[in-house]
Amino acid sequence: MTVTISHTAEVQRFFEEAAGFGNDEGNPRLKRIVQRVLQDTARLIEDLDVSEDEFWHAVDYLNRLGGRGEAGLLVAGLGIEHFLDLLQDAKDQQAGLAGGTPRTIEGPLYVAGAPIAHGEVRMDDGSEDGVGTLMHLQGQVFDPQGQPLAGATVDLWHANTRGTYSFFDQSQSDYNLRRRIVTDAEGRYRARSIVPSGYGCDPRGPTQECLDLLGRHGQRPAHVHFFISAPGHRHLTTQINLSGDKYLWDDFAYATRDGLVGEVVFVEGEAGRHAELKFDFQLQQAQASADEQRSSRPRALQEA
Ligand code: MBD
Ligand code: FE
Repeated sequence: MTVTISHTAEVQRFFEEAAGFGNDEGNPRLKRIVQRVLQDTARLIEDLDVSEDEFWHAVDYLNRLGGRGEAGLLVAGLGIEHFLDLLQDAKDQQAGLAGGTPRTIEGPLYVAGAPIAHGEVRMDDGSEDGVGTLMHLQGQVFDPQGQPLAGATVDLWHANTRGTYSFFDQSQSDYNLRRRIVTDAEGRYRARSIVPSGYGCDPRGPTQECLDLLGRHGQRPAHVHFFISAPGHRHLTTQINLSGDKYLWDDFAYATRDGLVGEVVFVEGEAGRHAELKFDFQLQQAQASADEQRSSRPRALQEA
């Protein structure tokens, strides 16, 4: 015999009270969302017959997840961040907005305020000389008509040979493998860097703990992240995921998409082996000035 009470007017009124519906203070939008979370949680507890042990383990899990700063990692790993891309794609299609380089998730490891260069820059600090493979990464940014966009900002970041990111990996120098490059008169950007390795979740962290219970790995293919922006154009958040990686189409964060695979070419030169990666981007027109900016998602070292 199953007992359910979450649908009753009494319980619904109780959660409306808990969500602040009975007062005129606070934030109405947040109240609406909290009321829904409470009501849906109650329903889930009933429908799946969640035990008290299961419930309190989940509460403890959230404490540990936040304590380790992994909430953004978990939402990527559970595919919610990718879902937001799918939803935006569907809204764009509905609105008749099409064309340009596909978007894909930002992930939790951006740091604002990277050094700015014009045309070209070296991204690595030399600490992995002799360990990493030299990589020449370059391409052009185009407008919707296929004309090169001069003065676009290419804000890019990637992992080192161990798959870790500066700032979050405190053993790396500040802004290692993070730069902003302003495109030249031909819309071109050029970076000298090192071939990144794929990221793996901390095997002892709460995200991997959840993934283990789902029977899943926590690995990403090697990739390079991009924010691309230019006046009058729609901000683009995307990534290049590198060809030949074992996890290219088995990404725990579901970021690899058609049109976002970068073909890495390894070249044997006189100075040894290096990699070449060419990737062009095309932006959409901005419909409103807010479209030119990235989301206001809280990020490390957020600029004022
Ligand atoms: C990453 O490097 C990343 O890009 C994502 C999406 C999640 C975790 C680590
Ligand atoms: Fe990443």
